[in-house]
Amino acid sequence: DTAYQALTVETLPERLKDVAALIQHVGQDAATWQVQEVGDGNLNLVFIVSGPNGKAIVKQALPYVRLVGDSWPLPLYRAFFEYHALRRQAARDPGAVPVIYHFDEVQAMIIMEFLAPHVILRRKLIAGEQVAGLAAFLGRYCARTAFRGSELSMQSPDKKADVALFAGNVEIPAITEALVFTDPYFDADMNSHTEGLAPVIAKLRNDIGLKVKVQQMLQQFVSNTQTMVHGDLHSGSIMSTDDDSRVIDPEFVQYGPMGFDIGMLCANFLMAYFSQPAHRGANLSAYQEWILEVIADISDHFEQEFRHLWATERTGILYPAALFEDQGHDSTAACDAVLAGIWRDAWAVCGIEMHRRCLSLAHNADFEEIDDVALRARLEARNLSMGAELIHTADTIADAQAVCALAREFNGK
Ligand code: SR1
Ligand code: MG
Repeated sequence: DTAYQALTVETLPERLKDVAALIQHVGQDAATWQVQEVGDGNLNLVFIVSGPNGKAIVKQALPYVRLVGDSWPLPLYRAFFEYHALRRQAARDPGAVPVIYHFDEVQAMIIMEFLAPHVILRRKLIAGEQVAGLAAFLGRYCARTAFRGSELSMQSPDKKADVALFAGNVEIPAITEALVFTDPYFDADMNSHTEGLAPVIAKLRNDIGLKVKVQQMLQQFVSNTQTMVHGDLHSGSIMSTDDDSRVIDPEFVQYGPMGFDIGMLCANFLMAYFSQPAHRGANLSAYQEWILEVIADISDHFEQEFRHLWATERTGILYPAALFEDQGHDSTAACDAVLAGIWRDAWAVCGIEMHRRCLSLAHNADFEEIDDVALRARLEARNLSMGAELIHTADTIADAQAVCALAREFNGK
């Protein structure tokens, strides 16, 4: 193939029959392959290809936003950035992302490991299932990728080259700039919200202090290149079994603030928490408490791992041992300050993500699958109000336990 063409279930075997990765992982004879399209995200085609040797995932970008249609074109080059993000994530946190078998830039196609019996974490949270080791995995992943993608670990020329490379991913971060940081706070065209939320929304949109803070966070997001962020780390970008998890789908990659991924991640656990009364029966409060425990444990594991990397891998240009330990000076206070800055950003991003999933385009299934509109509005209102509180108080929140306490408080309103 020389020109890009979207794959279909019918054309895939013939078009990809000579790809060595599929021959190896699926089977020699493409006529024996079974193909299913399973993409349930907002942007791409995702195929499971099965055969005598096993299964593989073929992910292909579409030249438009799948959720909206071809009225919203989107560059295919995002697959290039996703591929390079996956390679860096695999190096920075080995085993955290699926194994990549093959990349085709022209076809905007990545062929990768089929994860089984993993399912999208959001589905497990809606179903009330627990995942052992989840917080440790996610806390470590966020710390390792944040630390190892920054000048705490990298040399300046390497970091600059990488920032320049990923700066080419223009249109995708622009989606976040609009849908996450801007649209929720005015009557944007693609917005929608649950009936009954108008008073809560009016309160948010009339809160000038809130809008200023969100714009400050947008400025951080577009201009602070602290580390390579996943850029879309929600519970739909994580696949889990009962005791194993992986991070997928980093096409929203960019260099951005270190607190961005962990803030967005915690927001998605909080939205799982607030939506639970519509999904659970008898074990509601036990399951909600488990979700809060995951948030608190993610934070603990993040801090633990970050401090460990600080002590053992500070090989970049920032806070070099030559200025501290080599002169007998403890750098713990410096590490404390870096972590405090990360959390300040994270809690503000967390509140913003809680807003956008109820107010702009691309709502999440946690709330969208609640058929009782009045109940959905009540639960979303708790979530929106807590989001505002987080944005306002991000600078003074003591720790993740305080965020969990706040969640319990808003859950009772
Ligand atoms: C138009 S894309 C909408 C959303 O889907 C992605 O997963 C991102 O979260 C984006 O904001
Ligand atoms: Mg995605």
